Amino acid sequence: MNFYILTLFPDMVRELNTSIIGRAVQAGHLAIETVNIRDYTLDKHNRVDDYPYGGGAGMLMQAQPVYDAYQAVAERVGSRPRCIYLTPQGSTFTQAMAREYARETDLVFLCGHYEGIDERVLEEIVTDYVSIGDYVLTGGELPAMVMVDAISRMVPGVLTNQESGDFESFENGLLEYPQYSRPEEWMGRKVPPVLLSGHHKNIADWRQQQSEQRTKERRPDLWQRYLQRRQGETKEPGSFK
Ligand code: 6GU
Repeated sequence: MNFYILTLFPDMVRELNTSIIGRAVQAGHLAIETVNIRDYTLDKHNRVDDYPYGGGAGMLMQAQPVYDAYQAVAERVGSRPRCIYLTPQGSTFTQAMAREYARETDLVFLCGHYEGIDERVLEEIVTDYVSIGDYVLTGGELPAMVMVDAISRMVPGVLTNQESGDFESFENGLLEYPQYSRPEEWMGRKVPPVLLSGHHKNIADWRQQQSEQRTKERRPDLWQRYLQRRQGETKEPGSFK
């Protein structure tokens, strides 16, 4: 899978090639490329922004350099790939969206800055408007990195079997159970005895119960959805998804 990140600040995005994502890039499962929008300006002073018509605060990114940066990617891949504009006005990113985007071969992220981007180029190239939550950031680079990370781990081959099994939150609709490693006692706190029992059925039951309790307490919204889903399953077997 190929990610193209269109940005005025490529240095903000360069540290992605580490850890699990870095390993997947090395193995050839992923390629992450930043495209500097400024490289496509036709302005003799390299400007990429200008004042908004009608007045108001701040500057806007102009249409031409953004469009030409996207066109350069489109020409290189020989198609017009899906283009995600990172904006607090978008749909909130979810695990289900990460799974869906992971099926694409090429994905473009358009990172805005200043007060935004000339609407006309958005109409021309953007296919998806996505936010990562209800708070305001200074630009789309961090949201793009969040999305690249979440999408990448859904691409076949990126996670080992062990790793896929390790991250179950949101996949089964419950939060992960608590985990413990050596020593058996630390600062007077003991590892729950059931985990030392070697009784696999009891351990699985305890983990399930902990997952449920934790979800109920920390994410009542997820818990309600989990209950509804479980109810739907008993009424119409196999209807979930
Ligand atoms: Cl995608 N962009 C910006 N600028 N702020 C955000 C966001 C995106 N998602 C949440 N806040």
